[in-house]
Amino acid sequence: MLDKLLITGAAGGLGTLLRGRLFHVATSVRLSDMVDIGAAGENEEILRCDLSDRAAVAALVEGCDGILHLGGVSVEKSFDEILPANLVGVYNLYEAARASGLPRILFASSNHTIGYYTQDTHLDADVPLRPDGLYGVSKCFGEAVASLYHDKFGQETAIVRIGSCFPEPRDHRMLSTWMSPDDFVSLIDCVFRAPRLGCPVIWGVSDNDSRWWDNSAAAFIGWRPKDNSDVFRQKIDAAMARPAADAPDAVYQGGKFTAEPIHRS
Ligand code: NAI
Ligand code: 15L
Repeated sequence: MLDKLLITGAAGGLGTLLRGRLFHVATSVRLSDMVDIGAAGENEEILRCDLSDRAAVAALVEGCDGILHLGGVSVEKSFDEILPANLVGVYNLYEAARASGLPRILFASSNHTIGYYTQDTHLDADVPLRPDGLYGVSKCFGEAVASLYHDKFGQETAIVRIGSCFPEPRDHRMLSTWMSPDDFVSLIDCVFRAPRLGCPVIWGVSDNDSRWWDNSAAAFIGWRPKDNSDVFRQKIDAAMARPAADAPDAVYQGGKFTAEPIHRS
C-alpha cells in the first residue's frame, strides 16, 4: 500500500472517474491539475500545478511514493498546445521523480502511439510505433522518457497504452478499444502492488471479444481484466450505423485521429 499517490490531470475525465476509488492503493491521494478540482475530501490533498512549471512540479512530486500521470493534452491539437503539457511536462515529472527517490509511475499513454496500424493487425508490446498525429507523437516521447529513466536511473514505469476508457464504449471502434473504469482501477492496483515492475508496455484494454492487443508480455503483474465490451454491442448497433468499410474508424486502430490535419496554433 502506498502512503501518498499523486494523480496529475485529476480534473479530467479519467481523474473524475477514478476519484475516490483508489484508497485501497494509497492511504492518501494528492490531486493535481492546472484547473480547479473543487474541495479536498477525506484523505485528499489538492495542489494546483501547471506541468510545464518545473519548480512547481518538483514540489508536487515531493513526498509521494506513487504517481498516476494522467495530466496533459488528451486529443489532437497544435504542436504549440501539446508541447508544454506532454513534452515539457513529462520531462519535468521524470526529473522531479528522480530527485524524489524514484516513486513508481503509471504513465497514461495512448493507442494513438500505434494508431496507423490497421484493425486487422494484432499487436504485442514490442510493435514499432506508428503514431497517428502529434498527440500520438507526444505519447511516444513520454514512453521514450520512461524507458530512458528506467535504463539510466532504475525509475519504474507502467507505460499503459489506454484504448478508450469511458463508462461505456461510444461507437463500433470502441468495442475493440474499450477499457472499463473498473478494469482500470484493478490495473492501477496491480501496477502499484507488483513486487517488481520494470518498465513494461501494457495495453489498457478490457477483455473485449474484438480486442486487437496482446498483453501476454505484461502477464507477470497479474492483471486480469474482467469486463467485455460485447455486452454493449447491440446497444451500439441500435444507436448508430456501422462506419463505412473505408472510413478511418473502420480501417485504422486510431480511428478518426488518422483523419486529423496537422493543426496550426
Ligand atoms: P482529459 O483531457 O479529460 O484530462 C486531462 C487533464 O489534464 C485535464 O484536466 C487538463 O486540465 C489537465 N492538463 C492539461 N494540460 C495540463 C498542464 N499543462 N498542467 C497540468 N494539467 C494539465 O483526459 P482524460 O480522458 O482524463 O485522459 C487522461 C490521460 O489519459 C491523458 O493523458 C490522455 O492522453 C490519456 N488517455 C486517455 C484515454 C481515454 O480513453 N480517456 C485514452 C488514451 C489515453
Ligand atoms: C485517446 O488517447 C484520447 O485521450 C481519448 O479521449 C479517446 O479519444 C481515446 O484515445 C480513443 O482512441 O478512443
